[in-house]
Amino acid sequence: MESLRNLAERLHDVQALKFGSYVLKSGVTSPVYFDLRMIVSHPSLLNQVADVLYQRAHNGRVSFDAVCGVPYTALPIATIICSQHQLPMLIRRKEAKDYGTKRQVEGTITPGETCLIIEDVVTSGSSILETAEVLQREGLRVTDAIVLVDREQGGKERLAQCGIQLHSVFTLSQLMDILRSVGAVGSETVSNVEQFIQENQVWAPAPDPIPISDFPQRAHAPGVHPVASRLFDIMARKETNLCLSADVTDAFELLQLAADLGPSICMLKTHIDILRDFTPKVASELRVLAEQHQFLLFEDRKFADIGTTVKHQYEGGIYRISSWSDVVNAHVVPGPGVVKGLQQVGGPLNRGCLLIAEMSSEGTLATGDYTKAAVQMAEQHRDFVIGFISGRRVVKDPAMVHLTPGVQIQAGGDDLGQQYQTPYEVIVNKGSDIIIVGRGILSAANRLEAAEMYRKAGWEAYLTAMGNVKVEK
Ligand code: S5P
Repeated sequence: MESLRNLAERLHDVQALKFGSYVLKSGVTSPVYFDLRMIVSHPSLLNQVADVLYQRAHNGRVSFDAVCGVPYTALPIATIICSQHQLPMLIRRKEAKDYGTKRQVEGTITPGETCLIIEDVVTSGSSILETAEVLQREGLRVTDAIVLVDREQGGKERLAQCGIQLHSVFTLSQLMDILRSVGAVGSETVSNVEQFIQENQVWAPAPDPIPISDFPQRAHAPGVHPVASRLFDIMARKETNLCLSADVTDAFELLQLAADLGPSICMLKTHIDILRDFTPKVASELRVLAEQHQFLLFEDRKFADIGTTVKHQYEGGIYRISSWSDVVNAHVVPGPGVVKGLQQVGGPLNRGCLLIAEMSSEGTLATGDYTKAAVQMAEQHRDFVIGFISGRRVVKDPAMVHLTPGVQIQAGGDDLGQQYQTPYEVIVNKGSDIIIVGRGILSAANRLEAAEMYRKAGWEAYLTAMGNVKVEK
């Protein structure tokens, strides 16, 4: 206890934890902020942190074969632990790009062995989960994680649901008690932090697990649209819930992608207007490839105008989208007229439409009541709307398809506000059906290998989701 008190005081002294008003990445204002990166400038403190983390594992009787620190803060800590106790270490790469050419985990991997994860601070548990997923994909077992501070916002429960036991040196409340007892903080700060913890539970176990049935059953769900039925059937037969976002600007490259990656996907999403050399022949060749490899074509046109205008945009112009695309999507901002207009063109051709209920981009306005309005609009047009573009499952109805964009093997984003979630997060935790992946595949050195990797990650997540929740008969 004495050594923990001393550690808490030292962390406070070097400002590795600060009190005040801090806007977190999520936009939430927190009365406490941790910056443990800077302890690398204080070698004896760094050693002390490594020591208590190791002791925590030891006292918790955790058994493991190797240690991996969540990058970057926990990397030097894990290094010290491994060096002092002669333990093999693994390093997880954080960079998402070019993963095709780089290994995700450095070090000697022995499948079946158990790897202990080390982390500095846990809020939602996402970083630990991401690291665990990468290790698990390499065949390693992850059963425990050791953390210096558990912010008590739900991360521990979420990790437990995923089979990982979290052991913390301090909970945030314990840390506050210690700091109050040594006079480092006043009672007002302590109660502000308490209130913050109570009001900011980032993840609570769903009281009622989302019931989902498997894809073969959903192909025959009551009221399922023929296009959705065909899609579920393809997904089940090809064991894929991967939609390739084929965002390339060259027609030959697009057709090459469709030919090469066709067997791995259930759907190919186009932005046909970014092609610099579109001709009607491109559309007809895409159709041939879609039949040959059994995937649906989805033109991501995001219609957003009054009914009469979208009718022309869907049917006419140089792209004649309705003539070749099985599925299109629409924003709900114009009101139901946009769906009615599209339906007049697509209905007789037996096409389907997805409504954009949520977006993956930072600061999106498609949230809350807007999302609810999209759901309502879908329910009123079930003979044309087959589902949603959304970050998660928004309706329980098994006939409705949920497609989630903004997916990469590692969470993160780009410099224009795109936000990525992992396949596991999207399918298992958010209950979606299909992952839409663009640059995760397109920027890989070997696109086919990357597509297969995403197909497997998506499909395994689906199987996990099926195992986790009640199956509707
Ligand atoms: O909210 C959205 C909706 C869509 S359809 N966020 C998205 O990113 N998209 C599309 O998905 C986007 O237009 C792009 O074609 C793809 C994501 O590409 P990536 O390279 O970021 O995977």
